[in-house]
Amino acid sequence: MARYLVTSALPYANGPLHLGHLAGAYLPADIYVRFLRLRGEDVVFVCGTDEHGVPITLTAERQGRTPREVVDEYHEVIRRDFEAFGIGFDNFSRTSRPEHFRFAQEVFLDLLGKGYIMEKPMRQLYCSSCSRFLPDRYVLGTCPRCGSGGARGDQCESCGSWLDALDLVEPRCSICSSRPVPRETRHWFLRLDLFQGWLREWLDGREGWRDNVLNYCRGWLDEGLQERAITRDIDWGVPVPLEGAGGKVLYVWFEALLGYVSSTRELFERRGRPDAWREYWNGTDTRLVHFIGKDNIVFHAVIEPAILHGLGGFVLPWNVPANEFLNISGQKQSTSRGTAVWMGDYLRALPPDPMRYALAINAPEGRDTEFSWAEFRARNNELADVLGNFVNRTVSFAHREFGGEIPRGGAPGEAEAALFASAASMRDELAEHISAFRLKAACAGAMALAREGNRYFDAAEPWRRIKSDREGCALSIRTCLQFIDWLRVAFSPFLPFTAEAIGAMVPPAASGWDSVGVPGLSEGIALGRPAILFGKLDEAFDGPGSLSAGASAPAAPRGGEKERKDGASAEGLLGMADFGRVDLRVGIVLSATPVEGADKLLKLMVDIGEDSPRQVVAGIRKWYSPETLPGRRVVVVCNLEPAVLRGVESRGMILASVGEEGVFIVEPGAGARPGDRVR
Ligand code: B3M
Ligand code: ZN
Repeated sequence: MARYLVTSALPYANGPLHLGHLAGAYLPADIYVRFLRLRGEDVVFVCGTDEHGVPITLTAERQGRTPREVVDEYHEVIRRDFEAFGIGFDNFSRTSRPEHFRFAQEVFLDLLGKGYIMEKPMRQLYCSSCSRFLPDRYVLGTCPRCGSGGARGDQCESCGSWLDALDLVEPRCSICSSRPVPRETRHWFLRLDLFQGWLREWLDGREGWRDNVLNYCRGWLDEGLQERAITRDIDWGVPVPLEGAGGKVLYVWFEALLGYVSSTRELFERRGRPDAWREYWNGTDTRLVHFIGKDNIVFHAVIEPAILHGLGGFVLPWNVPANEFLNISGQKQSTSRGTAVWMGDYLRALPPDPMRYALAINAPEGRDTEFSWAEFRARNNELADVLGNFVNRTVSFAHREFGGEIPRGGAPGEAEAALFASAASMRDELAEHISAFRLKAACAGAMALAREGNRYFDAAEPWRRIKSDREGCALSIRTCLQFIDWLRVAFSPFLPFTAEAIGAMVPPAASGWDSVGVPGLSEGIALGRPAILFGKLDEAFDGPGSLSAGASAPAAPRGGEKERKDGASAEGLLGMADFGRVDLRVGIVLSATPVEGADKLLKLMVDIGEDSPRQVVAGIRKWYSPETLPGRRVVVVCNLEPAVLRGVESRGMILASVGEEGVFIVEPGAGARPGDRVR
C-alpha cells in the first residue's frame, strides 16, 4: 500500500498568516489529508515554520528586535491559528531546531562531495552606506521580466520569477534606499545545470499534474538552468559547515526545503521510532505531495527534485498541487502591503468552518480568484439554510415527536432507495475529485448531497404525515438521520468542527469514507439535543472587521476561545452582523396552556412561518391568562439553544418588556406575518 507524505509550504515566522495563505497551501492539504485518513490510508502530514533568511532578519531589523524574538513569537501565533482552523498537521516543526541544522549541513556536505555544489567567486550588490552585502530582499527594484516595480532581490511577487538581484532594474537598498553596487565575493553554488536533462525527462513523465505547474517548470527549463548561489552573507541561519566559511549561512530556500524531512524526523522521534522517517522519505512506495502557492513552484518542482535526486535514494514529489492567488474584495492578500485579512482576526469574530467552506468552494485552483465578503456571507448562509437547516429540522422533529430517539418502524420504499443511491454515487464522485486535487468540485458535491436531504424531507412531509401515518413518518425521519450521518462523513474533510457537532446530535455510525451510502444507523438510539450549526449573517456584514472593532492590527493581543465566540468588541459593543445572528422572527400564538406544577409558566405553540409550530415556554402566566393569547403577534428568538423547563421543551423565547408595572409582550403591528424577520 502506498504511503502518503503530505506537506504544506513552511511559512516564514515573520508575521501572522492571512486568508490567502490558508486558501493556498494549508486548507487544501488539510482537506486532502482528512479524506485520505477517512479512506484508511497511511498518511503523514508535516509542516513547520521557516525561521531563517532575509524575510526574518528584515522583519527583526524593522521591529528593532532580534530574529530569535521574531521567530519565537510568530511560530506560536501561526501554530495557534492553524490549530484553531483545524489544520491537523502531525508535526509542526521549526527550522531553527539543532536537528534541522545538522541535517541541512549533512546534505550540503553530501552534495559538495558529489560535485553538485561548488565554490566560486561572484559579484554581489554591496551597499556602501550600510557597509554590507545585500542578499535577496535587501534589494528592491524593477523586475527584469515583467516590469513590476515592487520586485525583490530574490523574487518578483507579481510574476513569480526567481531573480538574481544583479538583474534588477534600478536596484536600491531596502534599508537606506541608496543605490548598491556590485562587488566581488565568494559563495557556494548548486549546479542546477547538471540536472537540466534529467529534470526535463522527469517532468515529462509526471501524470496528473496541474498545467500551471508543468508549464511554469518547462518555461524555466527552456531558459536553461544555471548554477545558483546557495549561501548568503548574513549571521542568522544554518552556518556553512566548512572551515573558513566564516559568517556565511546556507540560503534559506536550500535548507527550508529540507525542513520537510527534518519535520518528519522530529515526528518519528516523538513517536519513539526515530528511524521510521526513512520508510517515507527513502521508501519506493511513497506519494510525496507538496501543497504550495504558485510563487513557490520552482522551488518544489525543480530545485527540490534536483536536490533529492542528487542525494539519491530519496523519494521525489508525486504531485505539486500549487494554487493561484486569492484576492479578497479586489485586493491581493499581501503581508508586506498590509492588505491582508489575518486568520487570527477572522477567528476572533467567527468560527472556522464557514471560512473553510467558503475558501474550499472558491479554491483558487486554476486561476487567481476574487473573493468578497458578500460571497462569504452567501456561503455562510448557504451552510445555515441547507446543511444546518436539514440537520436541525430533522433532529428537532425526532425530539418533538419520537422522544429524541431514532424512530423505529416503516419499510423503506423507492424514495429511500433513491436517496441512498444518491449518497453512494456522490461518495464515489467526491473521492474522484479529491484524489485528483479538485477540492472545489468536491466541496460543491458535498453541498449538493445536503440539498438532496432537504428535498427528501420536503417531499416526505413528516409534519403532515405524523398525523395520519406515524410509521411512515418514523421511516422518513430515520432515513433523514441516516443521511445526516453520511453527510457528517462527506463534509468532515471540509468542516471538521461541524462534523463533530453533528456527531453530538446523531450518534456516529458511519466511520470511514466507504461507509457513506451504506446503511448502518440503529433504531432506538438516543439523539443529542438539537443545536444550531451555523449562525446567519445579514447584509450589513462586510468582513470580520464589521463584527469586532479594531481587530485589524496583526500584533493585537489574541483573545481566548470565549472572546472569539461571543465576538464582542473591546468596548463591549455588538457589531451589526453579530446582532444579525440573533434570529428574531414574528410569530402568531396558536395556543397557550399552563405548564403543570409551575405557576409562572405557559406553554405556547407559535406559528413562526415554518412547517410546524414552535413550542416555547414563557414565564408570563402571572401577567397573561392563557385564553387571551391565541391570535396575538409576538417576537420569537428562534435560534436560542433549546432548554427544558419543568420537563417541557422550549425552543425559543418570546420578547417582553420587564418593568415595575409588569411584563408586557412585545407585539409587532397588525401587518406583520409569521416568519417575518425582526431587526
Ligand atoms: N517560506 C516561502 C513562503 O512562505 C517559504 C516557503 C518555504 S517551503 C520549504 O511563501
Ligand atoms: Zn543600504
